[in-house]
Amino acid sequence: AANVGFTVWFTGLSGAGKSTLSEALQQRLRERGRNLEILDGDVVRTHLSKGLGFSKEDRDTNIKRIAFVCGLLTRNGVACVSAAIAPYREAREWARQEIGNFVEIYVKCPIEVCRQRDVKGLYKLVDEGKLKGFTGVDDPYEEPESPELVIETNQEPVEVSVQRILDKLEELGYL
Ligand code: GGZ
Repeated sequence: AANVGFTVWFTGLSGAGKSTLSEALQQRLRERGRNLEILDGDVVRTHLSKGLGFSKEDRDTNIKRIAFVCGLLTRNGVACVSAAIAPYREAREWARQEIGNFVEIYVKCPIEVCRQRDVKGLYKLVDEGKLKGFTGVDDPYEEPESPELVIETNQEPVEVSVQRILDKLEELGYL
Protein backbone atom coordinates (compact mmCIF):
# COMPACT_ATOMS: atom_id res chain seq x y z
CA ALA A 1 0.00 0.00 0.00
CA ALA A 2 2.73 2.42 -1.05
CA ASN A 3 0.42 5.37 -1.68
CA VAL A 4 -1.87 5.36 1.30
CA GLY A 5 -1.45 8.57 3.24
CA PHE A 6 -1.69 8.53 7.01
CA THR A 7 -0.79 10.66 10.01
CA VAL A 8 0.87 9.30 13.10
CA TRP A 9 -0.27 11.71 15.79
CA PHE A 10 2.07 11.60 18.76
CA THR A 11 0.97 13.23 21.98
CA GLY A 12 2.87 13.48 25.25
CA LEU A 13 4.85 15.69 27.60
CA SER A 14 7.90 17.73 26.73
CA GLY A 15 10.82 15.32 26.88
CA ALA A 16 8.67 12.19 26.59
CA GLY A 17 10.39 11.21 23.32
CA LYS A 18 8.11 12.37 20.50
CA SER A 19 10.89 13.87 18.36
CA THR A 20 13.22 10.94 18.95
CA LEU A 21 10.53 8.45 17.93
CA SER A 22 9.65 10.56 14.88
CA GLU A 23 13.22 10.53 13.62
CA ALA A 24 13.65 6.82 14.29
CA LEU A 25 10.40 6.10 12.45
CA GLN A 26 11.50 8.29 9.55
CA GLN A 27 14.76 6.34 9.35
CA ARG A 28 13.01 2.95 9.29
CA LEU A 29 10.49 4.07 6.68
CA ARG A 30 13.25 5.52 4.52
CA GLU A 31 14.90 2.09 4.49
CA ARG A 32 11.63 0.77 3.10
CA GLY A 33 11.59 3.48 0.43
CA ARG A 34 8.89 5.57 2.03
CA ASN A 35 9.32 9.24 2.90
CA LEU A 36 7.89 10.65 6.10
CA GLU A 37 7.08 14.30 6.68
CA ILE A 38 7.56 15.33 10.30
CA LEU A 39 5.65 18.27 11.75
CA ASP A 40 7.47 18.81 15.02
CA GLY A 41 5.77 21.21 17.44
CA ASP A 42 9.01 22.91 18.24
CA VAL A 43 9.87 23.45 14.54
CA VAL A 44 6.32 24.36 13.49
CA ARG A 45 6.42 27.12 16.08
CA THR A 46 9.33 28.80 14.24
CA HIS A 47 7.39 28.88 10.94
CA LEU A 48 3.71 28.02 10.58
CA SER A 49 2.89 28.96 14.18
CA LYS A 50 5.42 31.73 14.70
CA GLY A 51 4.17 34.20 17.30
CA LEU A 52 1.87 31.76 19.10
CA GLY A 53 2.35 31.21 22.80
CA PHE A 54 1.22 28.51 25.20
CA SER A 55 -2.23 29.63 26.33
CA LYS A 56 -5.00 27.10 25.70
CA GLU A 57 -6.18 29.21 22.79
CA ASP A 58 -2.74 29.39 21.17
CA ARG A 59 -2.05 25.70 21.70
CA ASP A 60 -5.41 24.87 20.09
CA THR A 61 -4.60 27.15 17.15
CA ASN A 62 -1.21 25.48 16.80
CA ILE A 63 -2.76 22.01 16.81
CA LYS A 64 -5.42 23.00 14.30
CA ARG A 65 -2.78 24.36 11.93
CA ILE A 66 -0.73 21.18 12.21
CA ALA A 67 -3.86 19.09 11.69
CA PHE A 68 -4.83 21.15 8.66
CA VAL A 69 -1.45 20.57 7.00
CA CYS A 70 -1.41 16.87 7.94
CA GLY A 71 -4.89 16.58 6.44
CA LEU A 72 -3.76 18.08 3.14
CA LEU A 73 -0.71 15.84 2.97
CA THR A 74 -2.51 12.71 4.12
CA ARG A 75 -5.17 12.90 1.45
CA ASN A 76 -2.41 13.24 -1.14
CA GLY A 77 -0.78 10.00 -0.12
CA VAL A 78 1.91 11.42 2.14
CA ALA A 79 2.99 9.72 5.35
CA CYS A 80 3.09 12.31 8.15
CA VAL A 81 3.95 12.58 11.79
CA SER A 82 2.79 15.24 14.20
CA ALA A 83 5.17 15.56 17.14
CA ALA A 84 3.54 18.26 19.25
CA ILE A 85 2.47 17.96 22.88
CA ALA A 86 -1.19 18.35 21.85
CA PRO A 87 -2.31 18.46 25.49
CA TYR A 88 -6.05 18.88 24.92
CA ARG A 89 -8.27 15.93 24.10
CA GLU A 90 -10.79 18.03 22.23
CA ALA A 91 -8.14 19.43 19.86
CA ARG A 92 -6.83 15.92 19.20
CA GLU A 93 -10.36 14.74 18.40
CA TRP A 94 -10.67 17.68 16.05
CA ALA A 95 -7.44 16.57 14.34
CA ARG A 96 -8.74 13.00 14.09
CA GLN A 97 -11.87 14.20 12.27
CA GLU A 98 -9.88 16.54 10.03
CA ILE A 99 -7.30 13.99 8.98
CA GLY A 100 -8.99 10.66 8.43
CA ASN A 101 -6.20 8.07 8.42
CA PHE A 102 -5.24 9.03 11.93
CA VAL A 103 -3.12 6.97 14.30
CA GLU A 104 -2.99 8.45 17.77
CA ILE A 105 0.02 7.36 19.78
CA TYR A 106 0.40 8.29 23.41
CA VAL A 107 4.11 8.78 24.11
CA LYS A 108 3.89 8.09 27.79
CA CYS A 109 6.63 8.87 30.25
CA PRO A 110 6.53 9.85 33.94
CA ILE A 111 7.22 13.55 34.35
CA GLU A 112 10.06 12.79 36.79
CA VAL A 113 11.84 10.97 33.97
CA CYS A 114 11.21 13.84 31.52
CA ARG A 115 12.52 16.17 34.18
CA GLN A 116 15.68 14.09 34.61
CA ARG A 117 16.28 13.93 30.87
CA ASP A 118 15.68 17.70 30.58
CA VAL A 119 17.13 17.73 27.06
CA LYS A 120 16.59 21.48 26.61
CA GLY A 121 16.94 22.64 30.20
CA LEU A 122 13.31 23.76 30.27
CA TYR A 123 12.34 21.83 33.42
CA LYS A 124 15.21 23.57 35.19
CA LEU A 125 13.77 26.94 34.16
CA VAL A 126 10.37 25.78 35.42
CA ASP A 127 11.88 24.80 38.78
CA GLU A 128 13.60 28.16 39.03
CA GLY A 129 10.25 29.85 38.47
CA LYS A 130 11.42 31.34 35.17
CA LEU A 131 8.95 29.47 32.97
CA LYS A 132 5.24 29.39 33.83
CA GLY A 133 2.39 27.41 32.35
CA PHE A 134 4.50 24.38 31.52
CA THR A 135 2.60 21.27 30.43
CA GLY A 136 2.35 18.68 33.17
CA VAL A 137 3.67 21.05 35.83
CA ASP A 138 1.29 24.00 36.07
CA ASP A 139 -0.58 23.55 32.79
CA PRO A 140 -2.90 20.66 31.82
CA TYR A 141 -2.06 17.47 30.00
CA GLU A 142 -5.15 15.41 29.21
CA GLU A 143 -4.16 11.77 28.68
CA PRO A 144 -5.65 10.04 25.62
CA GLU A 145 -8.55 7.73 26.46
CA SER A 146 -8.36 5.38 23.48
CA PRO A 147 -5.19 5.93 21.47
CA GLU A 148 -4.29 3.38 18.79
CA LEU A 149 -1.03 2.76 20.67
CA VAL A 150 0.68 3.63 23.94
CA ILE A 151 4.47 3.80 23.96
CA GLU A 152 6.16 3.91 27.35
CA THR A 153 9.51 5.40 26.47
CA ASN A 154 11.08 4.64 29.84
CA GLN A 155 10.15 0.95 29.53
CA GLU A 156 11.66 -0.10 26.21
CA PRO A 157 14.37 0.95 23.72
CA VAL A 158 13.49 3.19 20.77
CA GLU A 159 13.95 0.35 18.23
CA VAL A 160 11.32 -1.77 19.99
CA SER A 161 8.88 1.14 20.08
CA VAL A 162 9.41 1.92 16.41
CA GLN A 163 8.84 -1.71 15.48
CA ARG A 164 5.53 -1.64 17.37
CA ILE A 165 4.52 1.47 15.45
CA LEU A 166 5.41 -0.18 12.13
CA ASP A 167 3.40 -3.27 13.12
CA LYS A 168 0.40 -1.08 13.95
CA LEU A 169 0.66 0.78 10.64
CA GLU A 170 0.75 -2.56 8.80
CA GLU A 171 -2.20 -3.86 10.78
CA LEU A 172 -4.17 -0.76 9.79
CA GLY A 173 -3.25 -1.26 6.14
CA TYR A 174 -1.15 1.88 5.79
CA LEU A 175 2.11 0.08 4.99
C1 GGZ B 1 5.12 23.14 27.14
C2 GGZ B 1 6.80 24.37 26.18
C3 GGZ B 1 6.38 25.48 26.88
C4 GGZ B 1 5.28 25.36 27.77
C5 GGZ B 1 8.05 26.08 25.68
N1 GGZ B 1 4.68 24.16 27.85
O1 GGZ B 1 10.32 19.76 24.50
P1 GGZ B 1 10.30 20.91 23.57
O2 GGZ B 1 10.22 22.28 24.36
O3 GGZ B 1 11.23 21.00 22.46
O4 GGZ B 1 8.87 20.97 23.05
C6 GGZ B 1 8.03 21.80 23.80
C7 GGZ B 1 7.44 22.76 22.85
C8 GGZ B 1 5.93 22.59 22.92
O5 GGZ B 1 5.37 23.03 21.73
P2 GGZ B 1 4.15 22.25 21.07
O6 GGZ B 1 3.84 22.98 19.83
O7 GGZ B 1 4.48 20.83 20.96
O8 GGZ B 1 3.01 22.45 22.19
S1 GGZ B 1 1.43 22.35 22.01
O9 GGZ B 1 1.13 21.09 21.31
O10 GGZ B 1 0.90 22.40 23.38
O11 GGZ B 1 1.00 23.52 21.22
C9 GGZ B 1 8.91 22.61 24.75
C10 GGZ B 1 8.62 24.06 24.42
O12 GGZ B 1 7.81 24.06 23.23
N2 GGZ B 1 7.85 24.77 25.41
N3 GGZ B 1 7.18 26.55 26.57
N4 GGZ B 1 4.84 26.39 28.50
N5 GGZ B 1 6.19 23.19 26.30
